[in-house]
Amino acid sequence: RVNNIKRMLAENRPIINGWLAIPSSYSAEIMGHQGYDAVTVDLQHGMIDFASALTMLQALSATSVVPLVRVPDGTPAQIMRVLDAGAYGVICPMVSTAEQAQRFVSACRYPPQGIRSFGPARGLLYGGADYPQHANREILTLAMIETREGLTHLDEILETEGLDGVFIGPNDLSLTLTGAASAESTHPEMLSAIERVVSRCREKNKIAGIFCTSGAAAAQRIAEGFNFVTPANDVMQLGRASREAIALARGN
Ligand code: 3PY
Ligand code: MG
Repeated sequence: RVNNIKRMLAENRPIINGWLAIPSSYSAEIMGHQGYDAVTVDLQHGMIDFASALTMLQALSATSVVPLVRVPDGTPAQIMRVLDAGAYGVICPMVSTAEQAQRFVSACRYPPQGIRSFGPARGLLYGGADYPQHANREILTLAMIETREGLTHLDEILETEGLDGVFIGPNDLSLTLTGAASAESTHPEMLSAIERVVSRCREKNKIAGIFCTSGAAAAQRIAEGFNFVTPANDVMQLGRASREAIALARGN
């Protein structure tokens, strides 16, 4: 199976990526049917264990979205496990150095490109019988830039062989740069950091991704040059839709 996200990016089409923090195959299935290009199962800050992630990936693969996973950290065993479970891309948090980026990508690639151990399991069911032959090419790798050190080493990180791009964690990044976590911070240091990431990614033809808190904020990021945006997660969307419905029902 080809990775549609890679094809879309090659055609300069931005990716709209859903984000799952609720441990439910049913909500994964619902999100998979809404028109996203990709949906990410978040094992870092989502309330999701591996057993739930497996059923969520199964639910997503009943839809047309590309199933991605954000791993809790860059531990190779963890990365290999979600790939075996059928993730077609991995988002790795807190990548601060070129060595960490290299270790991350290497865990996603079979030899000779990397150190991924063989045992594709569900990856084979989702990716097809020829998965072992094309997995290295189709699996998407995004390193999260969300530390001051990651920003400092951005150029070396982007040079990592096989890395498809970066995904900004604006909460962590603004927390470290400005002392306050805010996904749409307008602090001058954040604005210049974000501008720098976008322009470097464009120069090097890499994916520039970012987490956003709404569809409007995601549209703004696309206008700024991002080509991979997440318009809030399931928890935020559920809460917001509820508050709006309640306010309307109360007539205020
Ligand atoms: C951040 O904003 O730090 C993130 O990791 C988004 O999920
Ligand atoms: Mg973060």
